[in-house]
Amino acid sequence: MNESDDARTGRILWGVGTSRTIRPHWALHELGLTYEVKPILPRTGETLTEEYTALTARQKIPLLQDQGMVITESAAIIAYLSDAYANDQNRLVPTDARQRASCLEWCFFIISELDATSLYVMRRHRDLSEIYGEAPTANQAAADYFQKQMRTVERALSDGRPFILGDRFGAADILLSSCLTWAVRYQVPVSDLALAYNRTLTARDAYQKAEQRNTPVRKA
Ligand SMILES: N[C@@H](CCC(=O)N[C@@H](CS)C(=O)NCC(=O)O)C(=O)O
Repeated sequence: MNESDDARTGRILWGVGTSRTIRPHWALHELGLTYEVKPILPRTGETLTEEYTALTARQKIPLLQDQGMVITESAAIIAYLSDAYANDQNRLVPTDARQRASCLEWCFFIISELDATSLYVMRRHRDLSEIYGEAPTANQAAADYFQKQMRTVERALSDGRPFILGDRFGAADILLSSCLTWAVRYQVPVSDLALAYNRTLTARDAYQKAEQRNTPVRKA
């Protein structure tokens, strides 16, 4: 598959280089879908252009354009792709109401407790401290909070299951893996059990391919 083949799919993913952008790249590869990448990065002005703002007034990545539809929010993009394109072998969000509820429970927990209220707080007051201010107490509290919230993850994984919901890979694994990789990068202590789980996930062929496409393009 070359780039012009990708462009013919009518599917464009905007955004590379972050823990949020890897998620839809990974889902697209798990589902075997082709797509064009617009390799824009945050904090470069590339999310603020007129063209991009016309797509999303939120001015955030990732964003998926698919057959005329525009959707933002990494977890919502994964759920949409699964609902629209998965088969019984590669479904990322179950269709059965109870299994779907368990999957979404983990997804919302990961997005709100591990991402937004822990890791993103640290991003604001570390990497983006010139905008949001230095806040060492908030950073330490966010790291402690992350570790506390991880207890339920560790409890679930302690029975030896390969994936967070049991024996089937899915959306919650993509989200959780991206947060674990992010936590390791920020030197937040992560248990051996969670690290081993994340190693299995990131060894997946779809992750490896997604990682390549999520890598920022070097400017000459
Ligand atoms: N909850 C959103 C978060 C998206 C988000 O905050 N993206 C950041 C990059 S990881 C961004 O686009 N920032 C734009 C900017 O600050 O220029 C998601 O999961 O998709």
